[in-house]
Amino acid sequence: MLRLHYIPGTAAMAPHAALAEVGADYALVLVEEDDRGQRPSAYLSLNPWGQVPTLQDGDLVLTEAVAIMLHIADRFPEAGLGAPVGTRARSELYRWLSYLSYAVQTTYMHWFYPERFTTDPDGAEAIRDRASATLRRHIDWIDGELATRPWVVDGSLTGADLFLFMLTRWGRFQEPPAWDSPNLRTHFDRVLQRPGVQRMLTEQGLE
Ligand SMILES: N[C@@H](CCC(=O)N[C@@H](CS)C(=O)NCC(=O)O)C(=O)O
Repeated sequence: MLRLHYIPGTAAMAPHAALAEVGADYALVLVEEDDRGQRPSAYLSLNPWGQVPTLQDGDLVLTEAVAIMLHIADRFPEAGLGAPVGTRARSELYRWLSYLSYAVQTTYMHWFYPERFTTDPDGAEAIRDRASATLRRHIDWIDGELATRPWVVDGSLTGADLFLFMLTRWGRFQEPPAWDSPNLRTHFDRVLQRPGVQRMLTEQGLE
C-alpha cells in the first residue's frame, strides 16, 4: 500500500491524481499543523521541509512532486503515465515536468508567498507583481504549445498533463484566470474528465 501525505489543493494534487489514474492501492494521510502552525515532528522526519507531497512506498520515502510523478509512472508502466524510457516522448516528459516544476510552480510560490522571498517588509508587493507578469508569460507560452496537440507530450496523457492541470487550477486567481486562455481551458476540461482526476477532487473535497 502506498501512502500519500497531502493537503487539499496543494502540490499533492498531481501525485494524488496519478495514483488514482493508475489504479494504485493507496491511502491518504492529511498533514496537519500544531497550535503554533508547525508540522508534527513525525512528519518532519519524513519531509524535513515540512512540505507536501510526500509518498511512502514500502520503506521508500519520496519527496518532490516531480520525483513522485515519475516514480508512480514507473511503478505502473501499463497505465502509460510515463512514456517508455529511451523514447522521444520520455525525453519530452522530462522536459515538461522539469519546466512545469522549476519554472512555473516556483513562480507560483513567488506569487502566493512573496514575503518569503524578501527581507524587505515593503518588498513583497513588487515580487508578487513581477511573479504575476512572469506567470502570464508562462501561461501564454503553454497556451501556444497546446494549440496543435491535445496533450502536453504528444501522443497521450502523461503525468505532465496532471501537473499542468494542477497549475492551471492554481491560476484561477490570476487576472485574467489561467483557464481563460482557450487552449489551456480545453486541456483543463479534457484532463478533468479523467476518472483519476475526478476521484482526486472528490477525495480532497475540491470543486
Ligand atoms: N519542491 C516541492 C515543493 C512543494 C510545495 O511547495 N508544497 C507546498 C504546497 S503547494 C507546501 O507544502 N507549502 C507549505 C509550506 O511551505 O510550509 C515539491 O515540488 O514537492
